This record gives sequence, structure tokens and C-alpha cells, in this order.
Amino acid sequence: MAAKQKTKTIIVSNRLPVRIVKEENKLSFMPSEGGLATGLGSIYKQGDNIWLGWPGAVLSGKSEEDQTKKELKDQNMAPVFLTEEDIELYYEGFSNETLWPNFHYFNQFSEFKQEYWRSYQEVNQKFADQVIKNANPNDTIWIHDYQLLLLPALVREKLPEISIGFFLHIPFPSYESFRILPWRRELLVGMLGADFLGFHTYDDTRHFLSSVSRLAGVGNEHGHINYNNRQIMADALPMGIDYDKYAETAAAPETLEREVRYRTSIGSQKLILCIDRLDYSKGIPQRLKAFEKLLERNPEYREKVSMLMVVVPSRDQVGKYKELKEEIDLLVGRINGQYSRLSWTPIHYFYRSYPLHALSAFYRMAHVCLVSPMRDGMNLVCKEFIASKLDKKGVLILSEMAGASKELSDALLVNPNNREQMVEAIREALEMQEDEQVQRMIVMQNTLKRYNIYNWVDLFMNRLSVVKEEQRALTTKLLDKKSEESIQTAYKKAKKSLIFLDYDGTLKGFFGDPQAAKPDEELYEIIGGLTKNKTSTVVIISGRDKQTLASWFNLSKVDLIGEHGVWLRGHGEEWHTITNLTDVWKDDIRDVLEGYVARTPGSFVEEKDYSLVWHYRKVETGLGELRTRELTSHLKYLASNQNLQVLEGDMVVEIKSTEINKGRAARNWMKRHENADFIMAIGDDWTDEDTFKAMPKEAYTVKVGSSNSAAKFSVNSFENVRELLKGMVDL
Ligand code: GDG
Repeated sequence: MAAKQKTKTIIVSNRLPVRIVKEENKLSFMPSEGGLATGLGSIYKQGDNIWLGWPGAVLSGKSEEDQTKKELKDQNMAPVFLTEEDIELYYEGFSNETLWPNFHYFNQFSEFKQEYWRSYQEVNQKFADQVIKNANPNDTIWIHDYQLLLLPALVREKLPEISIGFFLHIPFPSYESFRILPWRRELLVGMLGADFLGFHTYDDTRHFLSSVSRLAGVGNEHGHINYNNRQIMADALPMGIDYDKYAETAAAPETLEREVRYRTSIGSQKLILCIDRLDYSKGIPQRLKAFEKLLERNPEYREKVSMLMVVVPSRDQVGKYKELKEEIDLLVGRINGQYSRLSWTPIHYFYRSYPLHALSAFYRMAHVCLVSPMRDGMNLVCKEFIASKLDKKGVLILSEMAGASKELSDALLVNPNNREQMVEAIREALEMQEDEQVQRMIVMQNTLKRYNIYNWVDLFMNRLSVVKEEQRALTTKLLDKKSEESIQTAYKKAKKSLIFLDYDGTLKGFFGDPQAAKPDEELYEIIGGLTKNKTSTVVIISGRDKQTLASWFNLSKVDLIGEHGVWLRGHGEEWHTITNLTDVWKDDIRDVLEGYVARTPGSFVEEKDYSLVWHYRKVETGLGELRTRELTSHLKYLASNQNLQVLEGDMVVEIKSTEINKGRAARNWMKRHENADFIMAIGDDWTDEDTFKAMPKEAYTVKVGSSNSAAKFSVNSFENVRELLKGMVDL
């Protein structure tokens, strides 16, 4: 017997958690333990798991490459080698001069260069080749960040069944920003190669879904996207920190020793701490100007308060970063020049990075941590500050433009563009009573302890495997001859059967005019055959209005469920509804739909008792789909607080109360027929998915069409349904 193949996890990011230093032709390998590396350590260091990425140095020649491969292999890593040109065009170029500014709403800085784009595609392909070389179809791939947006689809192309997760560490911009990118569609399609896409905040997720809907023409239901016959999920999963590591470092002797040393040289003033990578998204000049205003306006703080500002060098080869560095240097010079005393420096400014214990001493010493980015995917500095405050004293001022602000609502939240508010917040922080500081700190510490980095990693992996399971559950098996015969035999043997049949697309094909789809002779014969048998109950369960259903099936002995479950009628009974429904919303929504009809030749509105439907089957190809995207997002906006749902069917958009669905109606009917020993449901669109989901395990469920479904079997067309039913009654 062949040994069962072991499955592994492959992490992929632009940079490996390692730094190669080349000195006199000798390579040394230093670990670079960022937050992500620590969190993912629990994954990539296990068994055969592996982390793929660029090792951080351009290597010359095969011997350096071989040495790197060997060295990294022992640490469960594998390198993707990049050339100097790759770094310039793909990394500094497309990643940092095109995507980074666009995703952070700095579009005036965004460069659109074809050579950047070409290189981005090539390097993503290089990463894909490495992944494919290392991966087996049952492995799990976790791809990180904006440098690798094309990678999910490139891997999917070669390994269609593999599990792919993607996490974006920076904001996903609003559609209005994203649409500016010339390669927006390609980028989205690249991301949609993943099965699960994680973002720091709900807003990022919402923006992504909106771009998918508008640019790729794919809608979503609660973050589930059905794309290329694969169910994908997008969700918010805010990244945490290694809380214990920061708390422990804050208590370490080395940190305390540093704190004493720093305090001795700096004096006893209150400290406002700022730590950032050099980046225009971090709002450094804006913050300096707010501090300048504070000193100008409140002379009592002079000599009492200093800012301790660490700016970590980053991307200083990129033009915009050089300019920013000069601006910061000038501002710091101006403020210090204006306000310094021999015994006091307003701003202690350091353009370098520090070891962890020094950082931790800074966190301990700070009265206030001022984190004021113009945009930030999450921001970990503010979280590290909170975790380092062992005595729970200190105040966090946090920009509402940082993802972290969604979790840390006990910080003093500011809009970094509002200088007056920033000045006031600094003043408030410096004056805040200790008991209030402690109160706020406790709430924030509890949040961060719970949602730490390990929890984040577990949740991500868990979400990915849930999506994969959902996909498996939605894989239907094409109904073959054998299964068809076994259904027919089971029906014949049954003592009492209950059969739910959708109408349009299931029993009858589609017509431009919905009224033209009336039953034909063959269909009446089939229904007649099924209902001839007294122990058989046949239910037509459709989205159609009750008048149409009644007129078509008046002479048949079928039960009818119309308008997706609003109206129900047993054979020989009167119509009734199962809920107290209201239709007061219809006037407003009808006006909106009429507006779309006016702009979309060939479309029309169908009115049912408790729902409105916009039909676009006869609209010019392309235009109907375009309007559908616009209309659904418009309607979803209107429907959000009215208990309404917007459903996209086959060439229709329908709006109705959330209380109505076919599944609920089908359950109601099953209660009436509790002792049925043969239950079957057949349907073609996703309103029938509710019916399938309501069915007991032993029921036969059949989906017409090829997309994912909760049904057990699928058939290609309504003609196949007719064949199946004919075989049941020997027609
Ligand atoms: C991106 C997103 C998102 C800083 N100076 C030193 C030092 N650091 C460490 C901090 C912190 C990290 O660097 C910076 O992380 P941030 O989250 O603040 O910002 P980005 O680098 O822009 O990260 C961001 C993040 O990805 C994660 O998803 O939160 O929004 O932009 O951990 O402590 N570390 C050391 N010395 C320093 O001088 N040792």
C-alpha cells in the first residue's frame, strides 16, 4: 500500500524572516523576528512546513545561492532569488510606488509605469514557480501582502484544488481609489485565486467586496463570493501582537537597566513617544506641527514635556521618502531651534532602529504614545505600547485612520488632519487622572491579551479550512445513469413521497417574456404521471406570482408555493401566507427600479404581492450585468435597515422581505407530510439553495446547472430533469 502523503503548510511573503549580510564575500544569516515571524513561527518551524520569500540580499553567483538555500533549509525556509532589477521595478517600483500610495489614499504619489507592472507580473510568476515546485495538491498555502496580489491565481492555475489563504496587511482602499489603477481588474482576479482572504478591518473587507462586485462583476452574500464555480470567503481578522513577549520584555532586567540609564540622561519631563517607519502614511509632519502648536499655545508645557521620536529608516531609495525625510529634518530643526533650552530639548529625534529592549524601555518611559497615521492597515506600535505598560499608567492617542482604532476605542481617538483636535488630545492625555488612565488601559490590555498573534494565526487557519470544507460540501456529483436509476427505484418503492420542483430553469427553459414559459404538453403529462399516484405529493415551489402559478396548474393535482414562499396552497385549498408580511417598502423601491428601467432599454419591473423584481433578460449583453452591479449595491444600501433582502437570480434582481425564502416554506410543507419516506427537491438557481439546505439528509436533491450547490447531484439542463421524472413514472 502506498504511504499516505503528508500535508504541509507553505507561508509565502515578499521577505523571509531573515536578513543576509554580505561582508567581504562572506554571507551571514541573522533572524529578523518581527511580529509576523513570531506568530507564524508556530507554523513554519513545524515538520515539513516551509516559508518562501526573498532573503533580503541580491546574491551573485551559484555558490552564494547554494549556500543560502542550504542555510535556510535548516531553518524551514526557501529563498526566491530576486535580481537588482526585480527589486527596483517590482518592489520599489510597483509595490511601493504604485500600490502602496494607492492603497493608502495617496494617489498623487502613485506611479503608473508599464515596466513596473511587467516586472510585478514576472516576479509574482517567480514566486509561483517556487510555490509550485514545493507544493503538493493537498498542502495549504498562506500568502501575505500587497507585493503578491497576483500569486493566488498563478498558483491556482497549476494546482486547482489546493487551499490558498491570503492576508493583506495594508488597507484595501475604497473602490473610488482602487479603480484608478490601470491594472485593477488583473489585480483582483489575482487575489480571487485564494479561497479565504483576510483583512485587518471590516471596512477593508467591505471595500474589497465592493471592488470585486463592480470590477469583476461578481456579487457576494455575507462575504461569500462565488467565482469560477468556487466559493471564496472574505472576512476581517485584525492582527494581534505577541502580548506576553512584550509584557515579559518590559519586565526584563535589561529593559529596566536601560530605562534608568535613559532617564538619567533625559531628565524627568513627561514623554510623548512616537515610533514609525519612515513613511508618508504615518503622518509624521502633521504630528510635529501639532506638537509645535501645543508648545506655542501652552507655554506651561515648555521644559516639562518632550517628544521622543524614533523614525526607522525605510525605502529611502524611493524619491518620495527622501523628500519626507528632508521635511521631517527641517520641522524638527525648526521646533527645536525655536523652543530648546540648555536644559531641555523639545524633540529627541532618532533616525535609526533600536533593539527590542531599548524599544521596550521607551514604551515604559512614555506618558503618552502618539500614534497618528494618515492611514495604517493596523499599526502594531500602539498595541506594543499597551502590552508594555505593566503598571497600567499611560495614555494612547490613536488616529482613527489606523485599523487598530477599531479595537482600541478606549484610546483618545483623533483625526490626524484635525490639528486642533490633535493639540487638544495631547493636552488631555498629559492632564488625564491616573485612575482614568488605568481604567482605559485595563480594557485595552484585556482586548489585546485575548486577540493576540497566536489567536490570529489559529483563526486564519481555521477560517481557511472551514471555507475548504464548505467548498467540498458544495461539490455536486453529476447524476449518472446508476444514481438516476436508484432514485427512480426508491421512488417506486416509497409508501409516501414528497417532491419539490422549482419551475423556471428546472421544468421549463427560459424565455424573453416570462409569460411565454407556460407549461407544454409533455410537462403536464409528467406532472399528471407523478400526481396520479395518491401517495405522492408534488409541490411546485417557485418565485412566480400566485396568479400565474394558479392559472398554469389549476387542473393539476399539485400543491403550489409562490413568490419564494410568500404564498402557499395545498391542492384543493385556498392560498395562505405563513408570515405577517408588510409591503409598505414597495413604493420607494419601485421608484428606484423605475429609474433603472428608464436608463436600461429592454428591462422591466415585475410586481408581486411581497416583492419587486427587475428583469434584464432582454437587455443588451453587458449593459444588463453592469446595471445589475450598480442596482444591487444601490438596493443593498437602501435595504440595510428595512429588513429586506436583495437576491440576484438568473437575469433578475429581486427584492423582498428577509423573512421569505423557499427553505422556510419547504420546511413548513415537510411538517405537513412528516411520514414521507421519499423526499426530493430539484431547482436551478440560488433561491433553490435554501430548499436544498432545508432538506433532511436522506432526501434526493438535484441542482440544474454546473455551479456549486448544496444539492447532492447535478444535471445539465431541464431536459435531464424531465428524463429523470419520466423514468420515475414510467412515461
Ligand atoms: C504593516 C502595515 C500593519 C519599529 N521600530 C523599531 C521596531 N519597530 C517595529 C515595531 C512594530 C513594527 O516595527 C512596525 O509595525 P507597524 O504595524 O506599526 O507598521 P508597518 O511596518 O507599516 O506594517 C501596518 C502591519 O503591517 C502588520 O500587519 O499593522 O498597518 O503598514 O512591531 O515594534 N522594532 C525594533 N526596533 C525599532 O527601532 N526592534
